[in-house]
Amino acid sequence: MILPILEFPDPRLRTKAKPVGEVDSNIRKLVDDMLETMYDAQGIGLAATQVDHHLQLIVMDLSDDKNEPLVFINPSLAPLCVDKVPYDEGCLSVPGFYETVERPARVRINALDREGKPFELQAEGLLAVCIQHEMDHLSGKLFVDYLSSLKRDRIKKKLEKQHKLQA
Ligand code: QAP
Ligand code: CO
Repeated sequence: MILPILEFPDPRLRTKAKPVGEVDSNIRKLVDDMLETMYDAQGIGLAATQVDHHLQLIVMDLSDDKNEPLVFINPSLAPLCVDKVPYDEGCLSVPGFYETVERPARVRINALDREGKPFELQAEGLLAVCIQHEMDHLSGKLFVDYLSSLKRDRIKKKLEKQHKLQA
């Protein structure tokens, strides 16, 4: 089932996600719906916050053939270096806008998989950028928060105008 994606500046995107209690069939259904929603929208990552479910749950797929789904439940993250790298980021909740954001180049992630089994991963490159971007969503943060208020306000006004035209 494809879920509606919240768009900036929807205040629900500012909600802090709660940890998943048990990885049961309801959670697995949400994971599957999020993957379907992400693939349908041509995204590489989606956090539960973006589909108005306020649980610590992220899906991603960075593969060319879109056949390598990644699931992160209750993820925690530690930077592995102080150097930051710039990357041109976008977001399914900020459609049509891409801006450069700097983040730690290497991170370690601990999370549960789709079966509720713990795993650890060290990431760099796009994987590191994407997981940090998605984990920000779980704490109510968006990539536009790293931009100047001038840039953020311009994006906000353009999206609000589009939302009015759509309504
Ligand atoms: C986060 O973003 C990300 O504006 C995932 O019109 C993006 O999947 C992390 C998308 C880039 C690191 C680098 C955006 C699709 C998808 C749009 C996405 C759009 C259509 C964004
Ligand atoms: Co995003």
